[in-house]
Amino acid sequence: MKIWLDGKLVEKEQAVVSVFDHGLLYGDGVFEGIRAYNGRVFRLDEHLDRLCDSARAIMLKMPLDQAGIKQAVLDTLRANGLKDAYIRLVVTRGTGDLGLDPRKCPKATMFVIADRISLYPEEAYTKGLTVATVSTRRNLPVALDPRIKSLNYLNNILAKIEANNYGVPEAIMLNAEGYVAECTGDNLFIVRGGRLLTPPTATGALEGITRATVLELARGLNIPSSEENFNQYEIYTAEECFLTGTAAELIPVVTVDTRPIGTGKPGPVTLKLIDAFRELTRREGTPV
Ligand code: PXG
Repeated sequence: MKIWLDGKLVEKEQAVVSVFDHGLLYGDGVFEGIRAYNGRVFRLDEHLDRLCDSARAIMLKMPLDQAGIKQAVLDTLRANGLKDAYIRLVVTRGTGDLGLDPRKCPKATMFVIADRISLYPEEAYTKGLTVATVSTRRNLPVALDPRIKSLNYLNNILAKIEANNYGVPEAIMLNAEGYVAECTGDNLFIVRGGRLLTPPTATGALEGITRATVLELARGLNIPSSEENFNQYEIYTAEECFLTGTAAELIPVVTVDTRPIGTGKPGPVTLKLIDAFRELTRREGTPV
């Protein structure tokens, strides 16, 4: 396996970063999870826009311009001969000293890993997931905006530990006001009263690329949709629920906090959107 690291393609064993890298010492950096389908990278420009926005938000100077980063992603896929892949793109503040001060990090570290995707079992898509609301609240936007896809994922990891302990694969996280925010690595949608609803991102959720794609597909399919705050009550009384993310794509949720959602089976709107999403990932994307 070849890893792109600071401008060079190196073997996995040689792909190492310093113990003084502030990405490791402080979670000071940004990242993306991107996917390639059959030799095409899905929504690559959107992922790179988000990465650059996250970097701007934390005042991290990127080592390359957006065209250069795009080239690095494509070079990594070619070097590994991968047509279907999960791509992890990471930019850290770089190597500094033991203090917090980013001025001690003269140059950002960047690496790209392209690996095979580990997916939920097919059964999860046909039968749906069971998830639970956890006590860990999503980061407060006034402290660390969840729209920044930073390397500091401790908030989500604490929620994931709770999910593990409950024996469920994902956790629903609320924001500080108690509204539903998102899951640890996925955005959340419900269908209620025939309308597709997802929480707004400004109050505590990542601007998911899959989330945006689903809202776009819904418009094309004449499914009324809206980004609005809702509570657990709206989930419990919804007809359908599903999660979205690059790794999971769209995955139905049939049980939340031990309650069946709707009929307790993946619903028709979810299944229609899953089909439309799969068709789209086959059709578009930046060729490798
Ligand atoms: N919310 C959060 C907090 C995320 O980290 C998403 C939503 C979905 O966004 P996209 O753009 O992928 O539709 C993410 C996705 C994993 C994993 O292993 C997922 C993510 C990051 C790291 C790991 O599932 N991000």
